[in-house]
Amino acid sequence: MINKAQSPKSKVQCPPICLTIAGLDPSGGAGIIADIKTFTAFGCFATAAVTSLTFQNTTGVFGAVNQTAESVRGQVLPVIEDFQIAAVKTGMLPTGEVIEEVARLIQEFKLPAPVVDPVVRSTSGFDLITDEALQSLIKSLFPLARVVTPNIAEAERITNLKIETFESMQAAARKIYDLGAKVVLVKSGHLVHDGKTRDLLFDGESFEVFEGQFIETKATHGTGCTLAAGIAANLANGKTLNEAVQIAKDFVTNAIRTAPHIGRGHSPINLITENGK
Ligand code: PXL
Repeated sequence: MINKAQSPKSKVQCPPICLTIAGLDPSGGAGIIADIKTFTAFGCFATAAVTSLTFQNTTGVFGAVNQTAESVRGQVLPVIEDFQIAAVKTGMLPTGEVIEEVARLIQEFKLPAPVVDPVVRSTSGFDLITDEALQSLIKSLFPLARVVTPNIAEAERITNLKIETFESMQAAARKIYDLGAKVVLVKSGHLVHDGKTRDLLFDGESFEVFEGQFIETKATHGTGCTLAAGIAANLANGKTLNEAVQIAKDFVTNAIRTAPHIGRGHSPINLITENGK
C-alpha cells in the first residue's frame, strides 16, 4: 500500500511504512535491526517496537530483559496513531502478556495481518519464549496472521512432530493450519533435497514449494527475521504473498552467499544491499 502524501508539504512520494514488533539483538544480526535493514533494502520506511532486550553476539544469547504489555503498547500506539502502517512483522514475543497485547493492538486498530515469525529458541539453544507464551502465540496470534513462518525446530516445538522428511514438513504445515494459522510457511533450512532448500507454503488447500540454493555455511544468524521482514516489506509494496515469499527467499539466499563472516560464531548475513538486490 502506498501512503499518499502523508505529509502535505512533502513532494516526495511516501514509501510504504512497515512496523516490526520484535526483540533487540544488539549485535545487529537478528531481531529489529535485521528487520529495519530488510525493510529499508526493499524501499520501505522502517518503524520498530522492542519486545525484549537480549544480550548476545554471534556466539550465543546470554540473557534477556523482557518488555511488559504496557511498554509494548506504549511504543506501538504513538506510531500507529501517526502513520498508516502498510505491513506488520512480529518476531520474538517473549511472554503471554506481550503476545496478548500485540493481538489486542492488531484487532483494536485493524492493523494489517502480520507476518508472524514464531521465534522460540536461538540457534545456540537459548529459550526466547516461555512454554506458556507459545500456547498464547498459537491461540491468540496465529489466527490473526497473514502467514506464520516457522523453521523446522519451531514447527517441531509447535506440533510435537519429528520433522525429518519433506512429507513430515507437509504434516507439520497441516497441523499448524489446524491449530488456527490461515497460511503457514515451513522453512526447510538444513533439510535439503538435491542441493536445494524447499520451503513449503500451505493455505489449507494446496501446497506451494519455494526452492532455493542450499549454501553450507555458519553464516545464518538472522535468516528467519530477514525472511519474515522481507515478506512483510514485499506485501507492503503490493506483491502477492507467493511473490513476496519468493522475493524474500532469494534475498536471504543472496545475503547468506555474500555474508561478511564477522564474529567468532554464526556470522550475520549481508543486509547491505540496494533495492533488495
Ligand atoms: O532468530 C531468532 C531471533 C529473533 N529475534 C531475536 C533473537 C533471535 C535469535 O537469537 O535474538 C531478538
